[in-house]
Amino acid sequence: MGVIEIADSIKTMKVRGAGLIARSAAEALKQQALDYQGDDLGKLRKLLADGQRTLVDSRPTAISLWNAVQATMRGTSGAESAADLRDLVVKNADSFVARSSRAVEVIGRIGSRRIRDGDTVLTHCNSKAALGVIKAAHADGKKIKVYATESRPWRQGLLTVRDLAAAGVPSTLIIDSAVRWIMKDIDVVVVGADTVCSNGALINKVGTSQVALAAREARVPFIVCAETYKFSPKTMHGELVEIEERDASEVIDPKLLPEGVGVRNPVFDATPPELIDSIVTEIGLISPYAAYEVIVKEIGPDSLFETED
Ligand code: RUB
Repeated sequence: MGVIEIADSIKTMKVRGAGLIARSAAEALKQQALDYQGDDLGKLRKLLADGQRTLVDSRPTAISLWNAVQATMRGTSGAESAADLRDLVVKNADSFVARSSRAVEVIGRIGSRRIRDGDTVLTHCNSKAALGVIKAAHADGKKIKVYATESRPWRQGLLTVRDLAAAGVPSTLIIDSAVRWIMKDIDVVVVGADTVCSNGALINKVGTSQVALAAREARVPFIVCAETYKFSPKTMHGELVEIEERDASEVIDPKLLPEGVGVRNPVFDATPPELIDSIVTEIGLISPYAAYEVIVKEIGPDSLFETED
């Protein structure tokens, strides 16, 4: 698929989840480079610049999308011909996609060690990284049970229980507002990430911060699974993460509402670092307070000067 189709699929949530969004963006830029068969370097640069903008604008919250685009374009300013540029974009995109898929596997292995035999796990929304951890614990032979939140309004919880059922992991679906009630039965909470800020705050599916509050109240560990490209260099510049608000019709048919009643549909929220026990990344399990160092070491100090657009 090309840039326009991928951007549209991201916008309409046919492609969703921060990791998949990132991999799809890298693939879209690769396809755009391959589709241009000419030898005009300037023209290919312009096509790719437009493509990057279209992709980055498709969903505003997950930094994985921006980091994927940056990784795919890394070093391309030095390309001396359209062929060089094309080769570099293809190489960068392939290596980003491979690294991203490997990261999910490694996170699964590391995170699964934090789940004990007999544990009951709670997860929110639908995160490939979090499910990787849960499925790895199950594959290790641990007898675990999972509660999955419905995650209104899109009900990504259904995807989660389907995935768990296919893997043979016993799971139970609950409505979002049952989280505090069920917490007495939970041993560990495992969630994914759209963005990890330089101060260690987590941006993830709306409701995550309520889950974290309920977990803290019940002294249940709250573990975040995040590939390092979900850490945000932009937040080091003091930028706030934009929380996407989607159309009210995703929440309720507007025809059902009395005149003058509003509806808001924020789809992510921020969980402060003090509610997070640890973040599982592909470079190891870290404290949320180590987020700054992860950004400098893994995404690179250069990115700090490339965040102007
Ligand atoms: C998905 C969501 C997921 C993260 C991480 O929100 O909040 O927890 O994106 O997912 P949406 P993954 O459905 O609105 O995209 O671990 O798969 O990257």
